[in-house]
Amino acid sequence: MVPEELINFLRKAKKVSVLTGAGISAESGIPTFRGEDGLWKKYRAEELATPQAFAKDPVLVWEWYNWRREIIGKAKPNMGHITIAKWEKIFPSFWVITQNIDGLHRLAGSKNIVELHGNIWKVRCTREGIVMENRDVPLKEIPPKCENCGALLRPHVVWFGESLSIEDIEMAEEISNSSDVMFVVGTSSVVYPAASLPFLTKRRGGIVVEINISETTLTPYADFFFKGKAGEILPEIDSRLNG
Ligand code: BJW
Repeated sequence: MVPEELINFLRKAKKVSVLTGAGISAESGIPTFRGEDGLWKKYRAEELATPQAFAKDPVLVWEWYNWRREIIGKAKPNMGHITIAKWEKIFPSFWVITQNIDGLHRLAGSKNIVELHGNIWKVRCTREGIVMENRDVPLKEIPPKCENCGALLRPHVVWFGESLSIEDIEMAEEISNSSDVMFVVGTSSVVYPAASLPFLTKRRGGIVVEINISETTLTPYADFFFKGKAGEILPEIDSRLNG
């Protein structure tokens, strides 16, 4: 059931944004991090998603990313991604801020995207800092080496304790600071600075709409909370909006 009040907000909204997390890609078959079947139930974050872990055992970290590249490489955007891509054409200003590294928003057709935590299809030279696209599945060698200088390559993603790109975080803050409506979809809202973005929208008087299969730390602050799957709720809102 989509409240009429939300549809009225959306009809008036000029600037709309969506902050997404792993939950939006769950229906595409990509595991989330936290929760019952989450990656952190089987793997320790500190052993895989920190610069210290990579320095200690790059082979282990690259094997984990190689495995995830195999899953993500087969995944297709679902109705959640597709509805969000459609909204880019409906609202005067529309942006996706994603914590996901899977690239499914782009594959669904979204163009205005900020990838806060990087992209699994990009690698970075640990010596020169050069970023390159690499779509090999499986990887030709583990760990992969830079073709220019022979140094170790690393995934172009943001690990715990690392700073996000300054351009990306500034862009995300600008979008959040000017959104009339921000949808927060499929994120546990525990990882910062992403988790602080909906509060920028609220502070400027915008409304926050959360879609998640479970309540999160954000839920008490959300103006609307839809409990359910992103791939079902987003098309439902869309059909009310355009119905
Ligand atoms: C569905 C669904 C369906 C399922 N439909 N919903 C302030 C306070 C405290 C700590 C910090 C702070 N500021 C910074 C920190 C430290 C740290 C942090 O936040 N720690 C917290 C965990 C406490 N942050 C950082 O280190 C960040 N860097 C930084 O801030 O630099 C400056 C600095 C450094 C050090 C100290 C202080 C400042 C970097 C964070 C990088 C996160 N990296 C990862 C890995 C990326 C690469 C990769 O993917 O391999 O990013 S960790 C992982 O968590 C990944 C995700 O993007 C991120 C968020 O997870 P997400 O997307 O929310 O997934 P889940 O699994 O948690 O949730 C899924 C949700 O979907 C659930 O709620 C489900 O219910 C739901 N769901 N199916 C709808 N069908």
